[in-house]
Amino acid sequence: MLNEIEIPEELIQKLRSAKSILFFTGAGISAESGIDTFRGKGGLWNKMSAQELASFDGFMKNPNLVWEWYQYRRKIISETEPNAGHKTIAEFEKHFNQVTVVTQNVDNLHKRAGSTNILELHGNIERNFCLKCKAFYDVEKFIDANEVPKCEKCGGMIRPDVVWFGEMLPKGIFEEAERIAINADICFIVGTSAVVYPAAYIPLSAKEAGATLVEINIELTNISDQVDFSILGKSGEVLPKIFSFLGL
Ligand code: BJW
Ligand code: ZN
Repeated sequence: MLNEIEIPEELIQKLRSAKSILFFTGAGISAESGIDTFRGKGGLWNKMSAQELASFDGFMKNPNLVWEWYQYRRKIISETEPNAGHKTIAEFEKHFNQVTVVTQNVDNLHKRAGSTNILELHGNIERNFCLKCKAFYDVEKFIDANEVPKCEKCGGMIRPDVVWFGEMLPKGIFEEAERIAINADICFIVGTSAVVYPAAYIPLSAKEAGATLVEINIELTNISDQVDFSILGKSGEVLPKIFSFLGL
């Protein structure tokens, strides 16, 4: 049949003996849940300015605009559900010793799907923090705020707990992800353009340490020529198919 997704038998064999599996994920895994990706067709950065909306300078220049954009995205995300891709990754955790999700996504859908071992490289849109005293606030606290709220403790400006361009990743998270990567037997690279650093070093570190790299994406990316298996298709279709071939 045309467009039939082919899963290499060699990959299934490797998976059967794998002890440590790493899923490195990006916006594409949530696309089938109805959340826009950043780049490529329909990507957010085609219609919005990354510099204005996803940088600290942009926030300081126009805090209410940036706040409004995040409140809008929060609403969309809260109305979505994890898809078959997220759910299959959570299922892997039940059958393999060590499964870690290293995600660039901020949408919390891996957790909602049931994964428990998750490293969030770019933060989580469901949290805010105070610029001044660093106090954290759950998204619910300021859910109805149309403008940047003030911290209850010190009056400082509240911002989303996500990593913007030019900002460091949350302390220790990248190092922990690197440690997982160099111990991984198999690293799946799912739904990411792999152009944003330092995140994109994670699968490269895994490869350097000997892991088998498996890319799942609807198109070829920056990293495609470095992977062992490139499976073209939607992650919500490819991942369940791989899992079913394992016959667990
Ligand atoms: C499907 C699918 C389906 C669709 N199934 N697939 C020059 C060279 C190198 C680096 C730099 C440089 N200039 C600046 C930098 C550094 C910069 C960077 O990497 N920039 C590059 C873009 C050039 N990085 C940073 O600034 C980082 N910090 C840093 O470096 O700190 C050190 C430092 C500090 C101070 C001074 C100097 C250095 C921070 C990066 C933060 C990224 N933040 C964002 C926003 C998060 C908050 C929010 O959501 O609003 O993170 S940007 C955005 O990109 C988001 C994502 O996590 C990230 C990655 O995107 P992702 O997930 O790959 O999505 P897409 O859209 O790119 O790809 C989707 C893919 O899915 C596509 O391939 C589709 O085909 C596929 N797909 N449907 C499977 N159904
Ligand atoms: Zn404060």
